[in-house]
Amino acid sequence: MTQTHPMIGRNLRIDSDRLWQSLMDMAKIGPGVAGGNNRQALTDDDSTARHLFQSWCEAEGLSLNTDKMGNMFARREGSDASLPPVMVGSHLDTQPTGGKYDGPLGVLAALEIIRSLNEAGLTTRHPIEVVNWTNEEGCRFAPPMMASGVFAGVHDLDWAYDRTDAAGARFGDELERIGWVGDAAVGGRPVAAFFELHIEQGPILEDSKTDIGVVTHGQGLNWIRVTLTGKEAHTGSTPMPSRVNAGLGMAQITVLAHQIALAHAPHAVGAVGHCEIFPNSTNIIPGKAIFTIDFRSPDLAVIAAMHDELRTGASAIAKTLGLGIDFELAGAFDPVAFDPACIDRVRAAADRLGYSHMDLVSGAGHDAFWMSRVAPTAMIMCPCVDGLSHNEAEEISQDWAAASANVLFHAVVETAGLVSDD
Ligand code: HGY
Ligand code: MN
Ligand code: MN
Repeated sequence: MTQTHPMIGRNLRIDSDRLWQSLMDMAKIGPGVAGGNNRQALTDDDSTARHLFQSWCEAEGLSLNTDKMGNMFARREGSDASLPPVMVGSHLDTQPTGGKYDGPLGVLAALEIIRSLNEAGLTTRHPIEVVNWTNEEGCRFAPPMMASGVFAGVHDLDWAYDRTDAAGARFGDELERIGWVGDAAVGGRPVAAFFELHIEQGPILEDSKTDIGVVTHGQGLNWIRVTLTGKEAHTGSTPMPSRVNAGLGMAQITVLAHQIALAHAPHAVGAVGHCEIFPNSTNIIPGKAIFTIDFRSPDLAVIAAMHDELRTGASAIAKTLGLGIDFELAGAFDPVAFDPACIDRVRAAADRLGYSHMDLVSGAGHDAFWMSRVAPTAMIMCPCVDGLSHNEAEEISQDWAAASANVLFHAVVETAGLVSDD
């Protein structure tokens, strides 16, 4: 007779060296120029990483299911197939100058849980699915967390397929080109719970010498893409008063965005990370500028206020400079509160394993944000060196990876339930 055994699992640990080796092997795919990674969504390197992940999953006896957004679900059956899966994962795509751990830590720690369960010969009641979400970063194809957003019913599949990158390539065409369009419908199926392990990407855990971040909430975001239209003209012979300079407008609105974020201190943040200027020639006054403001806050009202202030201030700047201006909401998600029961399991696991821990609000967005709409969801964070991320110098310690993966292990197994043959 099988039953959920309350005590087995207390001494479960992952294999730290095996997890670290997988991280290092994955980091070899899509190398950056300074020790990190450039493995952007739907590139050939993304596909190579997917094939490596698939081979590791199949070596563990997992069955791989890929959906129409390329999301990969590697499934380990439980004792009761009628139960919905406990999902655990993150993303393998990176920023153009990304680190080795932003995303892969969450996917490969989840795979390490499977490897450890297989090694221990343990069975869970619920199936477990290890997930690689397509295009979490959103740097090539905006918005971020695009494919988990389709899974959670936030975005429509066809809308997602029509997103284009800076070169005009369509998401759907690129997914087809790399051969990762799956047959499975995107979402619309029951999920018992979702857990995501991620590096903090900020300094709080390291500065406080805390092992584990118990993520209770995540801040919200608005990406406002601004297009300024001026007039190309000779930088030498055109009198200053008659210039219609889109580059000048971009510079002034960039400063405005920074000032708006500061005005909503201490929690709001804002920056312009993406900007394109045309024709981008030294001796031509820019006739066009396209740039994106990234505003974030834990408070939705503050995000809305910053958005409105930006539109008002930027329109005034454009008017003064004689520029045309167009605004597009290129990405948005509300602040999120994670599931209290899942959070408690994370906290209890950290206590049981003897790790120091603190509650955190995630500054960065994650697939867990959208998953919290369709399943009880929680996140675990580990420190990163100098709080640095979205930088090729991103670094964590092997001990931080192991500790956070052990907490993930216990939270997932407790949720999935372990059975023992009596
Ligand atoms: O932008 C974010 O917060 C995430 O890194 N995609
Ligand atoms: Mn990430
Ligand atoms: Mn990221």
